[in-house]
Amino acid sequence: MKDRRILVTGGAGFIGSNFVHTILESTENVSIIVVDKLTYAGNLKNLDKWKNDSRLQFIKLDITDKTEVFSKLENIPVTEIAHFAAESHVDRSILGPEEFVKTNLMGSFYMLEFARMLHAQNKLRLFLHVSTDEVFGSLSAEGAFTETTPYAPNSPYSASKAGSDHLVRAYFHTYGLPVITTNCSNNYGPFHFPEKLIPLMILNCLQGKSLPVYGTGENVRDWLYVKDHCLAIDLVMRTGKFGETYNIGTRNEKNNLEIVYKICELMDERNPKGAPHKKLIQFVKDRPGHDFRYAIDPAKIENELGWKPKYKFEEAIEQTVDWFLANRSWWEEILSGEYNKYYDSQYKELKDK
Ligand code: NAD
Ligand code: TDX
Repeated sequence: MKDRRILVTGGAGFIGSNFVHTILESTENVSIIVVDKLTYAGNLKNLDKWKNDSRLQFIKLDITDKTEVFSKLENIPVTEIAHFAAESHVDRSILGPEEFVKTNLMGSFYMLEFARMLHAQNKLRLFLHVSTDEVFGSLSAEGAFTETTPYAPNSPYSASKAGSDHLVRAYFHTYGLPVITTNCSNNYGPFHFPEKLIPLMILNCLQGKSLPVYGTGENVRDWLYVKDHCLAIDLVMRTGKFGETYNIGTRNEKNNLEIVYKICELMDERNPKGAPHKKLIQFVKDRPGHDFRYAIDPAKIENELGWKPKYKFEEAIEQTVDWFLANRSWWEEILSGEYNKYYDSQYKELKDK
């Protein structure tokens, strides 16, 4: 593929920034335009490595502002859009769903409208929409989500993502927009925002704070290393079929307690002063409407596009813990800012018994 110019929405967030790293590390002839509002979850430090690289451009932009989207992007040549920008935290969607509807639904709608304009001018090759397995709802002990599993979102977050997936689908059928949607499972890895389970547990271990486990800790998630996820998205963008959806996962189901125990074990080796970290575990009030189990069947992307993950959970979780230990200033700055105020006020309610 020649002269790729990829517009990455949400490129300063966790997965979006990892995607930028993946592409710039592997592709010489590419330009990346990151657009991001820099909400509490967006952080330009995530892209520090490339700040002097002429292949990367940053535009501060709110995708929920249609005028801003069209005016700021009007003269920027773009051949592909990778749409990551979203409000992403389920707990926040329970406390305040409005931002989720605005960003995930209306923001995606404006990006689709912008893409439709580019497509009409024969400029756009692909609109890649990054979505989640949570749109399929909750599983009991058996089975896994496939691309044909009916949608049954349960939280305001997943409902807003489901709405955006449907809009993307409609733009393919109605306007012939070249779209692909990916639905992946829970990511973990470098630059993961500290409110999510894995980084929260690592950082609370390091600070000797309690480790809040919702309910009984038996809820199951299917953990996907973010670098594998980004390699899969890259593959889908280059070889996927327009109008299709692809599930991305690595058959790596763990219940939450298993994850917390694993982190405690790794922290015991690295921070013996705090051992045993397991003593910090506290069972707290369950998340309202807490989905019991997610599991992805990745057979389609494996069989049709030849995808294989590169990383094993055991090594990737160690690398993740070590990344947080080696990047103290990154998370200390987050913990001392706006996020901390939020966590201490409303968010704490959810975690109290
Ligand atoms: P994140 O919260 O870390 O990052 C989101 C980014 O979007 C931030 O940089 C934020 O500033 C930006 N953003 C938010 N609102 C915006 C707006 N109005 N205009 C412009 N930018 C805005 O999220 P993430 O974990 O990196 O998730 C990325 C995408 O992947 C999301 O669409 C999410 O639904 C999806 N996803 C995430 C996971 C996961 O485990 N994290 C799993 C499945 C799917
Ligand atoms: O303090 C906690 N204690 C706890 O027990 C937190 C933050 C979470 N949990 C539980 C809830 C979930 O069962 O851990 C599990 C994982 O929780 P999160 O990290 O909040 O992720 P989840 O709700 O599963 O959603 C994530 O994966 C799918 C992302 O945040 C979504 O953006 C993505 O779509």
